[in-house]
This record gives sequence, C-alpha cells and structure tokens, in this order.
Amino acid sequence: MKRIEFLKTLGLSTVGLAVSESLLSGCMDMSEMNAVAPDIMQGAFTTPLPTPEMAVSGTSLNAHGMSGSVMPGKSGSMLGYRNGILGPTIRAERGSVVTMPFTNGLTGETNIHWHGLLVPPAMDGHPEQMVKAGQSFNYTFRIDQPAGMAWYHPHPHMETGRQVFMGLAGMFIVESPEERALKLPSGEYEIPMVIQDKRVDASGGLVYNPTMGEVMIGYMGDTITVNGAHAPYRSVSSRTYRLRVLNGSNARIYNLALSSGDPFTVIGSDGGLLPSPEPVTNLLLAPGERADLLLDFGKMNLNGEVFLQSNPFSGADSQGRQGFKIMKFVVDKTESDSFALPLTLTNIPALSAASAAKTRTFDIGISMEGSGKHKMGKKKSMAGMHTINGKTFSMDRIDEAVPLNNVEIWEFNNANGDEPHPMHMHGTFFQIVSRAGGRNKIVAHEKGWKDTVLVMPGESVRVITKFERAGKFVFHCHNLEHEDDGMMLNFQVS
Ligand SMILES: [Cu+2]
Repeated sequence: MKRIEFLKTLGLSTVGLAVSESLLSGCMDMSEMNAVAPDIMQGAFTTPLPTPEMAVSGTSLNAHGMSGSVMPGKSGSMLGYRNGILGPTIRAERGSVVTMPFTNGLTGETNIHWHGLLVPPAMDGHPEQMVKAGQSFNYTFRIDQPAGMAWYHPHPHMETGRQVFMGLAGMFIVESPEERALKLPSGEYEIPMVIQDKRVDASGGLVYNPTMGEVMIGYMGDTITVNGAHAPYRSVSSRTYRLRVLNGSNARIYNLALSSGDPFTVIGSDGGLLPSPEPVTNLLLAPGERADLLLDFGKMNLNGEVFLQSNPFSGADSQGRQGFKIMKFVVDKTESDSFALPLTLTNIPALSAASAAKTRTFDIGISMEGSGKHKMGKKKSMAGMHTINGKTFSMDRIDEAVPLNNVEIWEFNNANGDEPHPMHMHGTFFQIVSRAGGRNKIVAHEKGWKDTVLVMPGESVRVITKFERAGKFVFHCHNLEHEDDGMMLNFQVS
C-alpha cells in the first residue's frame, strides 16, 4: 500500500481498527506522520578522518554509555564499545577462530549481530539471544567465507535503531591469501569508512527521538559523519586507494559520487570481491550495504581537492532531493604506484534460477494488517505498520521453514510501495537474480555475494541462495526504524 492511502485509511478508521493506544494518546497528529528527511548541515571539512582502532580476536567489547561527540571540541552523551563512538575495526584471517568477549554495560538488554559473517545461529545475535545488563557473553566462531568487509551492531528488537544510532557499530574485515595475492592497495592506502548521519544536541551528544512520521520514513540526521567525525578530510598521495565503505546509517541512502564527476571502480560488495571490476560514476548504497571501491587520485594535481558526495536521486521520497558532500580528499603528496587492476578478481559460481527448489514471495511495505498488532512496550512507535506479507515480527513464530541445503529464490516485492526497503538476510549470502520495475537492472555492486539488497519503491527483486546453515535466523528491512516497527520475520533451516 502507498503511504498516502494508508494514512487516509488510518485517519478514517482509527477507532474501528483498534490501533494501538500510543497512536491515539495524543503524541501525534496527522501532520506529524508526514515527516521529511532533514536538510544536511554542511561542515567545514577541517577535521582529519579518524581511523577506528584496529583489533584482533580476543579484544573485549563493552557496550556502555560514554561522553564524546562527532563534532570537534564538544562532548555529550553517546554509546560506544570501547573508547570512541564506533567500535574497533576487527581483522581476522579466513579459517581462523575468533573470540570476542562481550560485556553489556548498558542499563537495558543488548547483543551483537555479526552482519555479513556466516556464524552459527547461537552466535548470530538473534533478537531472542539477549545479553542482560551487567552480564557478559563470549562470541566465538570460525571464519569460513571469502575475504571482505562485514560489520557488527546490536540487534535487540525495538531497540536496534536507538542503540546503533547512539554509536554502537564497528567494522569487521576478513582477509585471505587469495585476496592478498591481488596486491590491492593496503596499509595506509586502504581506508575503511563508516558513513552515518547523526543528530547532535547543543553539547555535541547524539539525539535519538523519532516522531511517528520518522518511524514511517526512517530516522535521518542532518550531520553526516565518517568514522564518527562530521565532515572530515583525508590527505592522500597521487595514486590508487582502496575505500571500504559501509553505510552504517539507520535509514539514509547515499548516492555515492565524486565531486569531479570522475568514475571510480567497484571491486567488492557485502560478501567480498566481485568477479570483475565495475567502473561507475555513482553508486546507490543503502543502510547495511558495503561497497569496496578503488579511487585513482593519480590524475589529480598536487594540492587538488575532491569530495566524496551524495548526488540527488529520485524514487525514495524526501531523501535524495538534496545533494551533499560527505568527506574531502586532499592530494598533498606525489607518489606513483605500480598497481595494476586485475581483470578478474574472484570466481563466483552463479546459482542458476533453474536449480531453485522453491520460490517464496514477500510483499514488503505498510499494511493495515500489521497495524496495532505489534507489541511496542514503552516505546513510542507506529506499532507495526511495516510488515512482510502482512505480518510483524513475533519472536517465537517460525514464518518460513527451509529444508537444509535447499536452493531457493526469495522475491521481495515493493511494487506497490512508496518507501525504499533494504532487505537483509541473516545466515547466508545471496546472489541477485533480477530486478523488475524501478531501476529495472542489477547494479554494479550487486554482481557479487550480497546479504542486503535495496528494493526501491516500484521494484521487485529476486535473490537466490543455498541455505547451508541449520538454525533459526531472521530476515528484515535494514531501515532500522522499519525493523523496530516489526518489519522482520523468522526462518528456520532444518
Ligand atoms: Cu523498510
């Protein structure tokens, strides 16, 4: 259903439909439902880009309240896993066993989901696997997947949006001999980047307080940060760099481009390298998605500047109407490199649609069926307007039973919706089979293994995967306000 039709229906039949009490209890009027993405506050680009600390297996993580800010010289309240707004960037070798001792220093429940790591269900951070306040849990798993960039963040149902927005997230890089053999730019020439939009109070602390309307469109900030700093810059040499970009935002989509208009090269995605490099001039990156990019600063003049920015884009409602700069690169050293881009990066055997044993269809969006049925506890929310096949999340209900080792096509149908939904599956990587409607094509970073796919309004996207891990997992929209509003289901592989 389109949002405007939904709101009309809701307005005419609120009482009859027994929509949750919070909806009726005066904390909203209909105008509050029509939120728009806030205008971006452009920064000065005078803060050096921070690099989150590097960590390996054994490093302890402690979710806790702390003082800090994304604005230089300020200090307010936020959440962190160690000393900064973002957790450390963990690096691990394919085949190794990783143990991350975790303590919950918050006042409420939390846990860790290893987004993009194929871990056993008991380690995956399912919303029923909570670590209570003051308690600890040892996350331990063997890394058994291609090299690439994953990330980690909390997954407590109806609290994920707040905890991630307030600062709990970090990057996780998987390395392998195969990838090292390609001699991609590394060390100081490899820049992991988490892009997030934030809202900041007068003291510099973070603010998470979505209105009803912001649950509808997702909670967006006016302050764009990279690695926890607003409007940073990075000095670079006149050579090729590898940028590993994570969209760690709750709801904001970025249409990544260079201010010069120059092309850049996509070499990887959520689940590692693409089969071959893909040159692009822009790339739409949704919350939860990663893009592994090569940027060549070699053509630039000494002391030249170029911005990574988000270009305006259409189809996603109020977000996308404004272009804005994200960070600045300053070329201040002349350096040549002998890097030669390989024509083939890796081999990804295509899962053929003909081999699928089953196709499941999921209608994603807003519906009256879910409205009012979602138990929201103390939290102000639209209470279950965002649904998958008309259902909101229920902790114990198994929505999809999948035979182990089945190859299946899952179709996410947003043909009748008017909100973008980045759909994320736990416990498996998938390949994109097709996109009908809207953009009508598979875009550059979708040509490899994915765990999150953007389904824009009007689109229907088919993905294919082999379910090789037994257990109970969730799949959900990675617009975190939609997820917290109930847009998540369980699937059981057995
Ligand atoms: Cu969504």
